[in-house]
Amino acid sequence: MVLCTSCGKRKAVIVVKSRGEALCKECFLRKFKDLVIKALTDARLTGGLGSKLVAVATSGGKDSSNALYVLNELKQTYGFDLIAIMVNEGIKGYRELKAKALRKLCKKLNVELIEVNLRKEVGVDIDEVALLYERGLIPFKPCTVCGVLRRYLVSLYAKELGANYVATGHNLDDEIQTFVMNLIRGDLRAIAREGIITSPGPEDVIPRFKPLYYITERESMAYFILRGLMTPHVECPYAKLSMRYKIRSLINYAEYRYPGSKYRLLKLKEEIKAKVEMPRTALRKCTICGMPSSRHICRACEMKEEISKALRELKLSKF
Ligand code: Q46
Ligand code: ZN
Repeated sequence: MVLCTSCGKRKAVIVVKSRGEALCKECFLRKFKDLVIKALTDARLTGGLGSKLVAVATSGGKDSSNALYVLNELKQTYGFDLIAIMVNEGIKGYRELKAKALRKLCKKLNVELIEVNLRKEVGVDIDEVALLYERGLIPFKPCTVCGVLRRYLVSLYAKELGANYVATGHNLDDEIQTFVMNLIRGDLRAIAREGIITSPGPEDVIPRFKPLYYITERESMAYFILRGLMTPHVECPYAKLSMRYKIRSLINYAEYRYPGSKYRLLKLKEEIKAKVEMPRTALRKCTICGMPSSRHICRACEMKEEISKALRELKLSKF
């Protein structure tokens, strides 16, 4: 039996090789919460959350459910209010199952859940986007559209609800996958932009932060199980098409062969970020939807336009 390296009393349930730790359930749950507090502290949020409204972008998956759970535990200490937002992207065999689990969790935590329907909002769902991509009618993969439109709708609704912050379920693995993807793309600006919290912008831009920034995928999974949280084991059918999916396997292999790779990559990303000074892009308002954007027309509106054009072509081709 391996004893917990923190309390030295109880049986360890998780071994974190890269940190040289073996923790029992109690110490692991406490450590998890401490890592979230560290993320809040590093984001300089701990002093400024009082009476603020935090909207958690939730999907019903383990990471955003964990983020919701821990923030719900911390809300009394820091004095903030919570609300959850879920975008239903319309992915058959996946979304309904995840949504059901999320509704249950929100009920249990007594957190209000706002459900936003992608089709109702933009006239298309991700199943249809996948069809357009498969037929070569749009250049974007389902995940690209899903990511941009979900982010857009969460910001829009968070603004309407009067939220001061948006919290997302991105964990340490997501962060370094994004870093490696940006390295491959040679996008230094994007590397400098990514972090625990978005850089301060104009007043109408709601800052987004990542409470699970210091928590690995494996730790997030362990927390989810140890807390007794539930989600159906279904994966989005489009995940495999994305660049992230391949990068994830690559990084997991590196971690397996060379333990600690993930933490080293995160450290490297932080070092690059600290050294790179990028001029801030001035934000204006999208001329179509009025949301803050660095361009004349925001990415979401640009995508919506291309998708509507492709849908018209698809309908015409049926006659
Ligand atoms: S839901 Fe959407 Fe994910 Fe599915 S289409 Fe891709 S981004 S994988 S988290
Ligand atoms: Zn727009």
